[in-house]
Amino acid sequence: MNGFPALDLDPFDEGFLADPYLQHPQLRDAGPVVWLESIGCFAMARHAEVQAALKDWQTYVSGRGVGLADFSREEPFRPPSLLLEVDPPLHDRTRGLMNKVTSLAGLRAGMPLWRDKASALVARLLEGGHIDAVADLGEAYPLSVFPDLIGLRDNGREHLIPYGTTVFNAFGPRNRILEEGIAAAGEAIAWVNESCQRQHLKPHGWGMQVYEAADRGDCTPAEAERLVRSFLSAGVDTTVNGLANLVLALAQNPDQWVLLRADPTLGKKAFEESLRWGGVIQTFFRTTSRSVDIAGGMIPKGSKVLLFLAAANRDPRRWDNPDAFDIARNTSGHVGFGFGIHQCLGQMVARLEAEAVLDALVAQVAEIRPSALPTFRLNNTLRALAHVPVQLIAAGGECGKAARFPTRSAERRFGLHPQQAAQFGIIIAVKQHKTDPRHGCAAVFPTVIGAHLHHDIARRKGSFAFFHHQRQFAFDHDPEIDRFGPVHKGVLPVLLWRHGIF
Ligand code: 8QM
Repeated sequence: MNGFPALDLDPFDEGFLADPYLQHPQLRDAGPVVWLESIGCFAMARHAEVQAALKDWQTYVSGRGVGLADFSREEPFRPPSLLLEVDPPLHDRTRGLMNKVTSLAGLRAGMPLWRDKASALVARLLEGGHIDAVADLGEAYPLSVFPDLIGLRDNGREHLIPYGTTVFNAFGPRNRILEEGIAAAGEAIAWVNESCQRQHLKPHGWGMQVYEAADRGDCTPAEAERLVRSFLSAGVDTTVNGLANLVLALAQNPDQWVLLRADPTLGKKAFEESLRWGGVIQTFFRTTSRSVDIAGGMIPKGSKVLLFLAAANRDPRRWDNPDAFDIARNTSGHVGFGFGIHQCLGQMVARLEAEAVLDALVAQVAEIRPSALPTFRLNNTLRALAHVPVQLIAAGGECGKAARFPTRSAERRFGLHPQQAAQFGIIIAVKQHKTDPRHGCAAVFPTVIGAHLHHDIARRKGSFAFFHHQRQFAFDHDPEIDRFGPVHKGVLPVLLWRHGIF
């Protein structure tokens, strides 16, 4: 009909959504562009075409909605987002403003607190050991940091998750999944809309900063309200599933967990790879602003095109062994955060949340054992996890002496009351190798992680303090350290070893 292969699969059918990865090969292999009769849309599922379409915002526009509904003909589910569902020049004005509000410097300043919260959460989870990585980590962690970042009012924050679920369902058709979601989320939608108003936002948060931009004339107050809504729409469900998916990936691939614990600097790559592998956001639509000659056919002007981001991220034309979760691979070019001018505004929030959680896990957890199969929630856009039951096995095995608790130093170095530090159980992370490379024997052999920590220790030639899973160690500067030159990862294990701590 239009020169493209036609497929009769329905990408919003409950069978399809239950395991989209089963159908991706068929979508990719049919051709660079396919026609989906079921929804009357064109679709792309190969990496090259998906990435090119995301990049070409002039041809594949967002202003008519990035869901199935065409805003030029249908009433949007909610007033359109001023970031996601608009095109330049309006997009560039709002995005520029939001880029400033979400600056990396501000985020970095908050990292010590985010790290402490992640350490405390993981320590608490280790008390029982058996957890649901969705509720107990995926939801608990973002809810403990993100609403405060925005400066959201305290009461009702639990509404954020059902609200997000509905937003993502609304990019699909008005199927049973969406209708039931809307019915369940009525109160959540009202709460979120109200929470975006200036009088409900706390000072200093990102929400209030958007209104302050409005005060400077960068946008209108009404636009500010809508922009704050974007934080709440895009910032919660995505990171909830992103973190749960990360834990799932590591639980299902224990070799990758061992690799990560042997070299915690791989944490950043591990998170990117989890996004490529897990596909939190499966799909988005664009609409063609002109007729497009492509792949031997023609997409008429004004057509909806469904982009399978998650299928592109596992396209064997682009990735070696694409279904493998491989934290050492080069993930650059993955479209898990999108690509081009609309690429995720909050990606550094997601990365820093993941970094804090991963570092806490690496420091305190020896093993993440799946205790039952994961289950998913059907969602029209998200690969949404329902439950990820795992058992966390504490890193332990320390067998040396426990020294005096370094009270003052804990306060000074970490801004913590010692009592608090003791509760956290671990501040400085140590990890274990299976074997001691020096002695060639099986032994617990810790390495200190965290660049800030190396720096701290290198500067302070005083006592060293270690807080390891509810035990604290301290010892004085060892002249032996000088033999190694600048302190690096290999030095502290030797020190700890020499002091009989491990
Ligand atoms: C998805 O409301 C918004 O601006 C918005 C909602 C959802 C997203 C992005 C923006 C991509 C995470």
